[in-house]
Amino acid sequence: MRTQVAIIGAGPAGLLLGQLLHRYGIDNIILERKDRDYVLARIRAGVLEQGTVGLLEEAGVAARLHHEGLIHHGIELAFGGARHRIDMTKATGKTVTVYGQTEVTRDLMDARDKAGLATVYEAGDVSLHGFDSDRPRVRYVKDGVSHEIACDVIAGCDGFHGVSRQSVKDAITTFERIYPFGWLGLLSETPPVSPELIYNNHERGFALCSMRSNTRSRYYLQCPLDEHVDNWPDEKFWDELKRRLDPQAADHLVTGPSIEKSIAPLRSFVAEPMRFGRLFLAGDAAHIVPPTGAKGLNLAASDVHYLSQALREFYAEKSSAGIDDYSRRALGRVWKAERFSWWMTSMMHRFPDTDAFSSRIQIAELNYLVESEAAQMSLSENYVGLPY
Ligand code: RFL
Ligand code: PHB
Repeated sequence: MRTQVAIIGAGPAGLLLGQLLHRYGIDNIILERKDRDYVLARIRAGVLEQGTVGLLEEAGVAARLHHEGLIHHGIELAFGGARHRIDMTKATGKTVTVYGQTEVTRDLMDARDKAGLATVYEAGDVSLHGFDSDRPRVRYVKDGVSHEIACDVIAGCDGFHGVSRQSVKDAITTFERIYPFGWLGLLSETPPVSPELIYNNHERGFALCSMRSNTRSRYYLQCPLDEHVDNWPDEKFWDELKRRLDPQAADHLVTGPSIEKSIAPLRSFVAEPMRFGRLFLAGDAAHIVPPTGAKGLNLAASDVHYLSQALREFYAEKSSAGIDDYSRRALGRVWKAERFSWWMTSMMHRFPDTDAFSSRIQIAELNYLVESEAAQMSLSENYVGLPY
């Protein structure tokens, strides 16, 4: 088999890259370790930056997003028993869109099927070869049979636990911070407690009220790292959430059975560089942010923007300027999102060593935010997404 770009991973990064390249007339094959339903069942991100929406439009997959997505102009910060609204549109003129990662993935998969593009699901033992030459190859096993794809370029879009970064582990420098807590998430078919997201700083720990639609809610509770979902029957989750909300939100909270419940650890991670000859890393394969700033999926999308432009130039203009500059451009934006996510995480969570002094500093920071237009501008321009 032969293709121009072999893409490893059918998460949002791989699928979006595949669709944009197809639009530019660049042939590609996606290899995915799991089956399609498994990929679609992962409940993850919910907030899309305006730039991410623009890329989905460019990829021709934004019709349902525009119909069903919820446009948000602000977020709420709750602390000390009261809620304060940050008007992000007033500060920046921009909005974010609430539309689940699952839906983005489904739209991209449907478009890929419609365009008749090749995706190999349940591709086992994927391995990368010859990317230090101009004739890279990817091998994999499907139904017990070995295959090889010859290509010009390999795009490693296979997430944090993928094989692409592992293939260059001796050539990368990594930067990491592991936080001493996780998020316990619950999805339920109940109306959201408020029309906008509420980020709660509480002495019992952080809580987030989010949503997927006007009838489906997503809530998160900060929890210890060694916590197990089995220890959290729905009733216990709702009780703990109510204790962390301001009194008005606690009063309005509509509870119901969970559809999904899971725990995710929080981590900041960057691998440098993001390019090795003809291998390019994009999305979670190269970096992780804690979810507090809602940046993970959006960063995957901005990497794909830079990479798709670079590859377009490479093929259309026979120029390697874009691919040579990919890592530098992508990492510039990645580190700013790392900083923002780390800062939001530090401001909103209770750390094991949070003493009286650091609690007061957190509250002072939050008070400064809700009183200062300059501080709101800074939070807002990061939250809606820095320019590409
Ligand atoms: P993905 O989604 O992990 O996809 C990688 C794909 O590669 C496959 N794969 C392989 N395929 C072939 N061979 C191998 N050896 C392979 N190894 C792995 C995997 O099966 C998978 O299908 O990475 P991608 O595409 O880079 O996308 C990144 C996003 O998924 C991630 O950053 C976000 O979900 C993070 N995130 C959020 N991001 C936001 O922008 N806004 C949010 O509101 C937000 N909330 C969240 C989040 C992540 C969360 N969790 C669970 C980590 C909330 C949570 C709780
Ligand atoms: C979500 O809805 O899953 C979500 C929203 C905002 C975040 C993180 C996760 O900061």
